[in-house]
Amino acid sequence: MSENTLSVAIVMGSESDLGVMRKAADVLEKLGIGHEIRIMSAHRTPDLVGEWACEAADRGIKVIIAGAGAAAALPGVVAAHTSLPVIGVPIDATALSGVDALYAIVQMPSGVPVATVSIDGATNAGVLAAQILALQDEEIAERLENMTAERRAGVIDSDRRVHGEA
Ligand code: RP5
Repeated sequence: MSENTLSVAIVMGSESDLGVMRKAADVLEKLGIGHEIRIMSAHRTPDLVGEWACEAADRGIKVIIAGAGAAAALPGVVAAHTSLPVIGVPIDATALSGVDALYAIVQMPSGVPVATVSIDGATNAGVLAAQILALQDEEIAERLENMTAERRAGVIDSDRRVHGEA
């Protein structure tokens, strides 16, 4: 797949979510996966969310990552308007530390799934999106394998340094 091919959309409820959600974009950039970043709110711009989600598949998007905090309706509303896989990222944005968003996103009704990652877990959302694409894209699969090998080497390196210091 060409790096410019748009295949993942990252959407979030507010610009205040961007600091967390950028971590998903970082993973996709590292893997050379084309993506767009959008801000739209299930509560403040519900019409735009519905319209955008309905058209996403026709625009070539294959996976949607949706992040929101508080009464986090966005991932579920997006999932209600598309049959693309939706990965939800609960964001720590209130006095409830993201547990409010986690419950809102993970507790979807039967038949309308949102694959929910951990609170502020946007990195894993990016990796999961890449894993879905890798099922049909050998280049992405290979880049993911390289990333796994790098992670492994990082742990071994840490162990060598810390163990060596003892
Ligand atoms: C949610 O409310 C957003 O996803 C954000 O996490 C939270 C707070 O939004 P702002 O008041 O910072 O715009 O809709």
